[in-house]
Amino acid sequence: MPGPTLRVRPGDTLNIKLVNELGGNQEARPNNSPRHPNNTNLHLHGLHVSPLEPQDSPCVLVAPGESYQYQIEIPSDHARGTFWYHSHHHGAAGFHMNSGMAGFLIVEDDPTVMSDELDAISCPNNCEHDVPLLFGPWFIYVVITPPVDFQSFAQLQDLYGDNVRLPDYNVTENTTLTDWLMNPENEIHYFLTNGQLQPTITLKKHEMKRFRMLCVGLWDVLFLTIEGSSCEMQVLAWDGLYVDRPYTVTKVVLGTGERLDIAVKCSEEGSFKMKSAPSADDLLSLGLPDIAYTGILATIVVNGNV
Ligand SMILES: [Cu+2]
Repeated sequence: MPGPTLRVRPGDTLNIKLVNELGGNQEARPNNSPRHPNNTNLHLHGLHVSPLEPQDSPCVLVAPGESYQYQIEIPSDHARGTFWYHSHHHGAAGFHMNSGMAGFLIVEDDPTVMSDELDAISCPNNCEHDVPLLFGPWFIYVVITPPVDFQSFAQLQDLYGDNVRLPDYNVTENTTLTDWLMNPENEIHYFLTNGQLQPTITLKKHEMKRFRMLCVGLWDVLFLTIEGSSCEMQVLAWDGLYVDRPYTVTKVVLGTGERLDIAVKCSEEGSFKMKSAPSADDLLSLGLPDIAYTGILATIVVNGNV
């Protein structure tokens, strides 16, 4: 599940004590293979900070039972925008991220240099209109068949020698839990939004909100759109950097690790699905092992006037 949203300002020092309370690891496995799932560390994705200890060094190892005190200096001229953090221990990072171990790190805007329109939908003055949306896949539990070149959660457990399994009871008269998890119609490879399945976001008619979006995962690519034509999406920033001039999109691609800030405004009341809806043409642009997710991410309910 996603971690807390951290907010910093340029010139701040970020002091974080990472305490690893996970249990022991399985036996040593070769380098460059999935291994040491209970080791961890902390990486700030996209920030221009020092890679030397005790700052953003991916070589720091926090083993089970250990802790590490990070002290990260955010430069005084750092860009203000949407960044994120995740664990980055080699061999375990993918496993962690695809299980939701990530969170937002927002370098807060300076209202004195923002346009009134942007200030009205942004923290620190108008946080109620500033909506972080962390999209993350649920690790596919049971089995993944070739040609996809990676393992499911249960296959990784086998690799690690972890034999704890969900009990396989009947979920309906004729369906076991394993059958149910493996049935594509049940959409087990779904994305969660802020750790929730298809949450509801409410807006008033003509009200504008800022969606700060982040796609966390390994191979998953979102082709984001809001069903129906009533909701307008304007791109404000990519990967924590403001665009020169906001522009309107009807569908936008968000790959793993990417961040996108958009302003959303809907002109009709109703309930609209925010979806990832790749077309056949979109799929042509993907190479293996990227996976285009198809499905609902959130429901946008537009109710009443501003
Ligand atoms: Cu990263």
